[in-house]
Amino acid sequence: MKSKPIRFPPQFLWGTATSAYQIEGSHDVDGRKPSIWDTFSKTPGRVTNGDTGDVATDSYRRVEEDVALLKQLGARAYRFSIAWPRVMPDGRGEVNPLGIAYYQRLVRLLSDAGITPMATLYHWDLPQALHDEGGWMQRRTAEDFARFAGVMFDALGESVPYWFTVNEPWCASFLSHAMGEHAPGERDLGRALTVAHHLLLGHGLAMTEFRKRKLGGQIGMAPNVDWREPYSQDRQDIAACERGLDWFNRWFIDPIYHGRYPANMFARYGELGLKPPILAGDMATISQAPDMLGINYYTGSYGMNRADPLPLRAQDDALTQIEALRNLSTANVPGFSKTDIGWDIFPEGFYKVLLWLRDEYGNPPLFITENGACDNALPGSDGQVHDAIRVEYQHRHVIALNRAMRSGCDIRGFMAWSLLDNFEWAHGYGKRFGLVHVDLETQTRTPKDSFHWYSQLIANNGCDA
Ligand code: JJW
Repeated sequence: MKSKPIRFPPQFLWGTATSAYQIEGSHDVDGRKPSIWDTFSKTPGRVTNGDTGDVATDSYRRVEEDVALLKQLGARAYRFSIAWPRVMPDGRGEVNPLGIAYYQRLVRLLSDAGITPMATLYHWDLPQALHDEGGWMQRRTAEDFARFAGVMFDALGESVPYWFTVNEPWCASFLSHAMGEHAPGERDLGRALTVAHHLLLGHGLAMTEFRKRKLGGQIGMAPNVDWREPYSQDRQDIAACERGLDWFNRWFIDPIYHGRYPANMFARYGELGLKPPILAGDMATISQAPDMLGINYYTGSYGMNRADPLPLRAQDDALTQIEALRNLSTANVPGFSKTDIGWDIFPEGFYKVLLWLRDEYGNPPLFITENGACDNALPGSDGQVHDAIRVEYQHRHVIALNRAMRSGCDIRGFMAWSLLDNFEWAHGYGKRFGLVHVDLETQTRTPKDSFHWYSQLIANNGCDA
């Protein structure tokens, strides 16, 4: 039997994604002031090896070289993020023209190369000045964010057709304020809930700014989702998966598409005496219809089960509370391998979560805004980088994507994370996600096997199964 080749629609937007703090460097150049990630990365013990984004992949200065790489790849789109602390170094008030000029230049270079720009407005780099006044704990920060968004819509609204408000709000709230792993490194579940609500509100207020200007482009949020597969069809195993989906996926997507938080998880937080600070009108602001949804997918869990509910206790620490809220554990299901960051490779979860999004939210237009693998392969004696884990990961996820599209999912583009090896947050530079290897001493860029594989995929608009 001959297997069918995998084919995509002619207009499908293949591209790559990056974010400002992870690649730009030049942290104190041209008027940029610190963000919470500058502070966090310089706090001993927070980031592996004490790595920071001070230099990163020097992309602030190497913007031509990076766009040339995209062109060599044949990318049709590029998703980058705009550093709020470059554009409004104090978070509000004064606008820094040099910060804006950098993104105008990037967008012009992309357009000249025939590459569609996609801009993310909040990829975790909150200006430190705003954090010093309470940061995302303050409702006012959502309003400041919308003003920053408005400045960018005025500067780039005519030349950037796709906008994403907030990247991975789960990471910017729970991972950052309850689990303590990302900036600002707090461990308080109540604070994480407040931050999550203000991030959603910031998304909604930025939507309002966008609509006001009657721009031609499209806007939406870019949450990260995962998939949880029950160990068995036992009722308790299925319930465990649903709790996980409520906690991780629905908490951010239900408010946008249904105008409310998921009821069961809302009640579980209530049992801990916690609830988000919802004011009149907030849910309407948050749920104004977006044009599309960005989806970041990396991994999932394939053996969720938990027969015995864990107690929810207000006096427990945040991590214990989170375990109780999700109330799930993973049974040992053999046959899955991991990437070099230890995340399970689960392409079937990608397929399933895309179908779940189709059914749960009325088949919204989607862009895959991130998907990729950590593969720490380095240049070999032949000068090439044989990143076999990444090639196989990409291939399997592209097939899953194609199956989802054949199943009716409205998916319009795919951004591989990432163009370059870069600053992988708490892991520093030790975890490499790039299609292009970066030598951090010399900043030499070397396309990896996965780059050549992806280039072929784009050129053929498909691949073999
Ligand atoms: C979850 C850790 C227990 C970035 C997570 C940790 C403990 C339940 C990659 N996406 O660098 C998710 N990334 O900047 C945005 N996405 O939990 C871009 N999600 O979990 C990439 C990390 C992540 C995570 C990391």
